[in-house]
Amino acid sequence: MPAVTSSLSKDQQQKLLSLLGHVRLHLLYKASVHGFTAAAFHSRCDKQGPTVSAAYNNAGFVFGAHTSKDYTQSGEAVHDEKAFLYSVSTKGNQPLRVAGISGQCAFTDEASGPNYGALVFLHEDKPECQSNPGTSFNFQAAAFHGQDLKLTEFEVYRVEDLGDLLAKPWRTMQWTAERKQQLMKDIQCYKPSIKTVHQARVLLLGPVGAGKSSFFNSINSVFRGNMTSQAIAGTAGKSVTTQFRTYDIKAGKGGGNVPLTLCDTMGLEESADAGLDIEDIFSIYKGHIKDRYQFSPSTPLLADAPGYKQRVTLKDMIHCVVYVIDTCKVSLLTQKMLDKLSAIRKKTNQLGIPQILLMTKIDEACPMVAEDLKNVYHSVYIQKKARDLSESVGIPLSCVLPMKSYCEEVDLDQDTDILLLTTVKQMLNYADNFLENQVIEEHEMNDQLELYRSNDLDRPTLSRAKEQHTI
Ligand SMILES: Nc1nc2c(ncn2[C@@H]2O[C@H](COP(=O)(O)OP(=O)(O)OP(=O)(O)O)[C@@H](O)[C@H]2O)c(=O)[nH]1
Ligand SMILES: [Mg+2]
Repeated sequence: MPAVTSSLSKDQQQKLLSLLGHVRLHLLYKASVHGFTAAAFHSRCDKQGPTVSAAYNNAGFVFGAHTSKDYTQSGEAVHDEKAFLYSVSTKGNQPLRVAGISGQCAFTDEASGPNYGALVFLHEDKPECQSNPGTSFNFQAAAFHGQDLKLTEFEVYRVEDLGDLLAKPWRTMQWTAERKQQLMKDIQCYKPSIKTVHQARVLLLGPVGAGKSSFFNSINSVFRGNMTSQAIAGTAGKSVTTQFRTYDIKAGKGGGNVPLTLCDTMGLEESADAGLDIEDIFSIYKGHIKDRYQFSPSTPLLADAPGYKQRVTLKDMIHCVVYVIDTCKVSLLTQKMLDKLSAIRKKTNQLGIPQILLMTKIDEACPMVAEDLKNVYHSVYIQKKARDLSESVGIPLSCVLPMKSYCEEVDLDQDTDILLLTTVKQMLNYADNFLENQVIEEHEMNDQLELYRSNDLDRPTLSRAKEQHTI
């Protein structure tokens, strides 16, 4: 199903936001997609906390109601001092805001559509609005909705409080040109702790459209010094990336390789037989899947298939796994998707591969971050989303990294570069931890071999040790 998007123009959205304060709107329900019915409205909007509705008519008005209370179908009259009706017309410059009549309820919380007395939506499941100014709210009908009560669209948004900006950031960052240069130098000078491995191999995993391919493009752009789009990125119902791709990154045109290979995958989907298959992920971890392998949901690559790389060494394995999650969709992660991530995490932990979680699209998630990326660790909203993600995915907060990729820009931006490079530095640190562990394991294995040779270890125990030593 194509993504459900808001019908509010930028101007209409700004005017509506000016009435609501420091908030972000999250589209819950769109009648033209989900149905002009009370049942469709309730299935998506009940128990969502503060909401605002937006009705559209041919006369060019957008109007609706804001409430700070839940819809629950309790049948009761709900009082809400914060509730108001509003109207934004294409003709008028200032939006209209109408507070409730003192002592009267804001809305009746019934199983039918939202009923604010003066405005009743979805009555008898029709794309119409009933207008009764004077009941709970009062307004001039002509100025409010142009007397046009046929609705071309009806939407409901959850109103998410963005909170204030923290005076002290919850993570310190240096936003200077020197810091960017230092990060680039550190990354380019990185040497894995095992001689046979020349590059850290980092795997990007995450739901469809989370920003995996854009992340690679952005890192590539930073090192190239200009915007690149080697990996195809975009939005579609299904994953845009369908092949396993391993990308090397060059420092400048024709420059040397940055010691990092980013592996891009098909998006994860919640059902078992769609999107990237979990078995394929585990084959990637061990290095059995080759570049450009065409993923086939529900039919993982088998060990005897022609494309399966049999002989693998530590350099083919994944040294760090990066979960890529869209910050705007944190609260929409379904239990099925969380279960899938949990199954992946279990196996990843077993193999001892370090994991990082990238929170993408922080510019879309928080307007204050869109305004100035330096607000990232001052934003209460981003901090809350990071905590929520850390808890629901089970990754320590220290491994949750908010970031923004390049998508519309034509020029590089220093702050974006610094945030991107910081995530890469963390990935290299973690990859190194993994490689160091392999060295320790190798030593342990050699000790076992010594014992065997000196007759202090029997053959079955040695075989078990070899099995555990997966490389
Ligand atoms: N505003 C904003 N948009 C982004 C960001 N990262 C990615 N996007 C947009 O999100 C959409 C999906 O990005 P992709 O990089 O294709 O996502 P993906 O995870 O590779 O998706 P699949 O390959 O389909 O699984 C694209 O339209 C990007 O431009 C970001 O940080 N900010
Ligand atoms: Mg992709």
